[in-house]
Amino acid sequence: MTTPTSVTTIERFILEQERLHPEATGDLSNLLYDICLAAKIISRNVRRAGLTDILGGSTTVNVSGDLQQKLDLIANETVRNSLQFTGRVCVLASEEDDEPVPVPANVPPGKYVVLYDPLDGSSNIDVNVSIGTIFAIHRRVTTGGPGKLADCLQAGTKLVAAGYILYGSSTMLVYTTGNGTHGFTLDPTIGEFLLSHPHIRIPEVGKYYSVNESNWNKWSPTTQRVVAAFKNGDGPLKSKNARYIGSLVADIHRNLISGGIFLYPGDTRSAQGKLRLLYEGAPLAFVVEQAGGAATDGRRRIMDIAPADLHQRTPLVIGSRSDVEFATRAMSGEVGAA
Ligand code: AFP
Repeated sequence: MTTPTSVTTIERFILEQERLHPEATGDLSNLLYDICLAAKIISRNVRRAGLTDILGGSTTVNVSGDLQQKLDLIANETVRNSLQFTGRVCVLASEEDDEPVPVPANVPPGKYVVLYDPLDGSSNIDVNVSIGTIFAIHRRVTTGGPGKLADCLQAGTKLVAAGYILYGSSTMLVYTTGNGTHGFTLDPTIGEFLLSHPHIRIPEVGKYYSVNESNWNKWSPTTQRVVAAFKNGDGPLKSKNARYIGSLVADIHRNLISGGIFLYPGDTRSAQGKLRLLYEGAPLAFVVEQAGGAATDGRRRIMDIAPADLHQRTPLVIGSRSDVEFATRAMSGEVGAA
């Protein structure tokens, strides 16, 4: 419990969680602190972005075809440099890098693998809208030497931990190790993440639907019927209010707290939609499922999808359980949505 003289720092919380696992070596706990450090550095840079010369697009384009902006590059390196020298990680894979990045040759490879999207929602940077970092932690599956691609290509069911950092009106870190989803708010006056949202539970039915409706004409008739059902109501399904920021972490966080469904379906431009399975879909699915929600690609549970490619995309239907089940039933053709 938080009182003026007793706060639960993320360090205390992680240590308390670690004690539930007597076999734990402390490596995962320390890796989570390393991520907290990266989060604080990125948060500081985001907060100063309008004051320092780090806004605006750089000239490079990342492997997924997005324009990389300066802050993306800084965030990418910040996460890498916070994690790669500690001996806890064997390989890192970032949404911004073409290939996995093994730890340097002079660092002993650790037993964990980290995949991350250093700064998601980059088109929002210049206009001062919330952005986020997403991370996913797996146990290494190969043996000997530096970590490899195979260590990165693991299904969500194998995740050891996952979470996100939201740089919003305050900076929040939300994560799960499979024992519920917990949220921490950065107190900038003491530089610590403090437990502010223990055991987050997403409402069973959401009040919001979040989708880029400008893609309507590119969707299949089924997707159109599903979105129309959320918009207009359908039998027992009540109509919902629309909220769409276009910054995945912010859209997911709002729906996690207030209840809602986020959809990024496939369309005529890309059958697999826009979002990446390993850096966005799987870690966010773990967080949302641990809060009582659900996540599918319209047919399959996101966590069950075995990745074939580091940067593979997936349609994403995620949020309040009842709403995701409704959309998934309709999209997989079991029932009509309207
Ligand atoms: P940007 O990084 O290009 O802003 O894309 C953000 C994002 O990957 C994700 O955060 C959003 O949910 C989604 O794309 C928004 O995509 P649309 O602009 O197509 O709606």
